Amino acid sequence: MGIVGAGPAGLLLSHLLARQGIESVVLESRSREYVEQRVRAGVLEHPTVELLREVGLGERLDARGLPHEGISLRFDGGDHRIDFTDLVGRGIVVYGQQEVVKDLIAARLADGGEIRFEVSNVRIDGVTEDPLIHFDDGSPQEMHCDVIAGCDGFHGVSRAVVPHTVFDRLYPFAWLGILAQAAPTHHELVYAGHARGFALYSMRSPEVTRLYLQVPPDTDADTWSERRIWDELGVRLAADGFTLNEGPLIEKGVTGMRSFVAEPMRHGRLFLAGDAAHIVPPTGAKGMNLAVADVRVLAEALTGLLRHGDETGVDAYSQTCLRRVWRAEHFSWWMTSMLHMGEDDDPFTRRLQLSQLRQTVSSRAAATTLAENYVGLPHGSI
Ligand code: FAS
Ligand code: PHB
Repeated sequence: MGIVGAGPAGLLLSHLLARQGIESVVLESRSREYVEQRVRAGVLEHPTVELLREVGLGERLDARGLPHEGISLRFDGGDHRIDFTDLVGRGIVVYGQQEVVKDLIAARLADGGEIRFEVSNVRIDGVTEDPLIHFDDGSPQEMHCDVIAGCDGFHGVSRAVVPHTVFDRLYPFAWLGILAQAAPTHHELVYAGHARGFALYSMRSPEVTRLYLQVPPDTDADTWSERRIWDELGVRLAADGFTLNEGPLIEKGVTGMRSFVAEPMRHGRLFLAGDAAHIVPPTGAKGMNLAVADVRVLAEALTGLLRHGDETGVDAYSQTCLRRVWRAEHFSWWMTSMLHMGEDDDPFTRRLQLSQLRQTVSSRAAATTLAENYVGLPHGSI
């Protein structure tokens, strides 16, 4: 079968199918170096970690990943820890998306999998009768497929082939993200809802800190000097006993914030997975984990179809995935709305936000709701 896109969705789908004896060709427009260096997500949900371990991808993850048992919400000048282990008995692992991609590419190539990097002019045809992918890899190619998976992200070509309805929301802010060669000073993530704007403290390793600042939606990262970034982070993340190590920036970029769902996620023998079908604001750390959840369902469905002629799974694919997608969309919207304050927000909104934050950290039931959504709902539970 044909898979368009070598991000977490496309690569993991290829890996899961190969374990069922189903071969695939992955077509990727970028170079291997580019996709392995692209800095994006950092949090693996519990179900994602369990799956990667189950399918032979746990070695580097367990050696380099950082297990976390909670996060802190910082507001009203104080810290409020959400203790995942106490509330729901499981946690998350911080492990960069690019490391997951490296592990997947290495596994696919070691298993003789086919990934064609730097292809161009990908076009999908015939998905309701004879699926065909046109592309160039130095010369024009045509690849007849029994099934095609569109795993080419938000800006890919596959979604346009599916007659679909869009449900979306744009937010009046973006995130300025930095990766700094600076040792983390705190062992868990801190989400700060400051009156000047949101800030997130995260990390990648004992030497590298990952940090984000809420900025206006049209922000040019070049207008933020390193000094200005560190000063603003220092204000928004300020708390008793908290210090922030500064260091040279490895990466700096601005990510827009949107909620987006395309329904349905299937047309004929074309199946969308991951960002090709949906986008969440990263406040809930759901993006990559949703992509993993989609392809876990798709791999099971395609195994039924291609090995046993059973269409039950593929017929249920879209609605099965969309239940989890909409749960993640709501959680990501809720975390974003609760934590992104701005100096020009109306006073009523800010009091609602503070009330929501205070209830979330003072009610065990409310904290448990945050915890179970953040660490990830078990596969098949929704
Ligand atoms: P991806 O976008 O990762 O992969 C799609 C692949 O398809 C890419 O390699 C692309 O080059 C390729 N492609 C596109 N068009 C193609 C074509 N026509 N032909 C062939 N190949 C094509 N999520 C979080 O949880 N936390 C975060 O902090 C976070 N930060 C992010 C920052 C940025 C800048 C972006 C864009 C996303 C971020 N995300 C974050 C979300 C991100 O992690 C996605 O959810 C995740 O990459 C989804 O994986 P895929 O669905 O595989 O899509
Ligand atoms: C990250 O470490 O990149 C990260 C962590 C949590 C989020 C978003 C991004 O919600």
